[in-house]
Amino acid sequence: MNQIELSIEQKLSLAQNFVNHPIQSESIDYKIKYINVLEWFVNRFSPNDIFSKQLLGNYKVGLLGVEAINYQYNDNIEELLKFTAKLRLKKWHWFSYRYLLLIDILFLCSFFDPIKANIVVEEYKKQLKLWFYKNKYYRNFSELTSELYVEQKRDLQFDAIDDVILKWQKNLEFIVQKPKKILITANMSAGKSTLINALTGKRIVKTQNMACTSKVHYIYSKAFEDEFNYKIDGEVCLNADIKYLMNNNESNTDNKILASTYFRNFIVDKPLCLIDTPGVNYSGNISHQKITQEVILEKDYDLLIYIMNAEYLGTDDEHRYLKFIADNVKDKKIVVAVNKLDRFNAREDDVTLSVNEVFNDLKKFNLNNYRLCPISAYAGLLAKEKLWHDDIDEFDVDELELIRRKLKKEKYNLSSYYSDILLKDSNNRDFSKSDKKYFELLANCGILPFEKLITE
Ligand SMILES: Nc1nc2c(ncn2[C@@H]2O[C@H](COP(=O)(O)OP(=O)(O)OP(=O)(O)O)[C@@H](O)[C@H]2O)c(=O)[nH]1
Ligand SMILES: [Mg+2]
Repeated sequence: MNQIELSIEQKLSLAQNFVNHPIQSESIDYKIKYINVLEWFVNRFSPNDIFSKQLLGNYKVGLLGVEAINYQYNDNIEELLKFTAKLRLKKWHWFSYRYLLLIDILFLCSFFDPIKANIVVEEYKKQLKLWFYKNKYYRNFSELTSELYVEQKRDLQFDAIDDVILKWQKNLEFIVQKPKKILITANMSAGKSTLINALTGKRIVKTQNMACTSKVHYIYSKAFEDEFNYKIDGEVCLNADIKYLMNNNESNTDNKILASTYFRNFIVDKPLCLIDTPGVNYSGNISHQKITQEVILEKDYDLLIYIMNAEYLGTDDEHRYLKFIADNVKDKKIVVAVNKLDRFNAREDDVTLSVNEVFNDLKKFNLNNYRLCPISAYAGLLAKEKLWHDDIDEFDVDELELIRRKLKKEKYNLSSYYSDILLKDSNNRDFSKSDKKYFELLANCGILPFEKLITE
């Protein structure tokens, strides 16, 4: 490994590890001192690195929870290490967190930088003052560092680090791959942002029934679930709550917003970047069209998803925009998603007929290399929220049951459009009865096969 500095994209993909962190079961006092040590090293080795500082901030939230308000910094490193890295008798054997502590320090100060890591390890050894066991422990630290940075398997077992090493490797594996970039575009309110939420399985971007996305949002997937959303909107925030995610920073003059979260999915985890764009036909603000057309023409994406709102098919705005895409995006794969099909009403609408009409209509435009995909993004989002046991409000619960029953019917079942996409048999999954019904919905609304199709 010779790259030293992580790119912003890579930093956004890094997940942290608190749920199963070995010191979760320790006292608050122990945890505070442990974080004090991390802070001492961050101050010393990454004092100007906003990412390291914010990742450190997440240790306070992730390990201390509500007690984070009682956190105080203490810089007596000798005393702190004596306490946090000492040997103690636990369940009848001698045990120490000194290796775990080193991994956390390296994660914060030099995750991708082996040269800096060596300097950090030297300082750690110096501060530990293990003069009486010098050679033995020094060898152990080198072995551990080689495992992290040169991926050399170690012979010895060290306390409390197996899961942490797995997570380190998962992060590494994830960030060395280039994310597949998928741009999503449409006229206003077609469901671009809802589709992004369905693919991430979370409400990560704002949706509403009037023009609402006004900047380009790049949503990166994280290596594993850590319950932290990152957002860069003029400033870096690595613990973005729903309010912070839904609102733009007015003082940021750039048109780009970056964010990341773990994408809930049933396909193998792959690094992805979903690009949400403003609707192009919003007459209230012409800049929306300009901003979107610019990113489309920049061509910095691997796949383009064009969304049609099934409630308003064949409009002049649609034809105008399809022509723009057909004329300007000849060299990229395109997926045309017909969205909101759950809104169809059996007495007046016919899904098969409408999809066929769209198919025929598209022949007028010289669209290369495209596939037509009927979906209900809203149903996909609700199905995932249910499967991951999120609380959803009463309105959504009512809608969910109606849509679920509707999409089960043959006439509406959108999974029939994806018979060529091989999905693992849901019977093999260990779902409860209720989860099974929402997994079925995820398939019936098209999102499950759609996700497979666009990520492959
Ligand atoms: N019933 C139903 N509603 C949907 C679906 N997809 C989106 N919606 C609703 O349509 C409205 C617009 O959705 P958005 O995702 O905000 O649309 P958008 O394309 O991002 O809109 P702009 O960013 O303003 O261009 C919201 O009220 C969504 O809840 C769907 O599949 N079914
Ligand atoms: Mg939007």
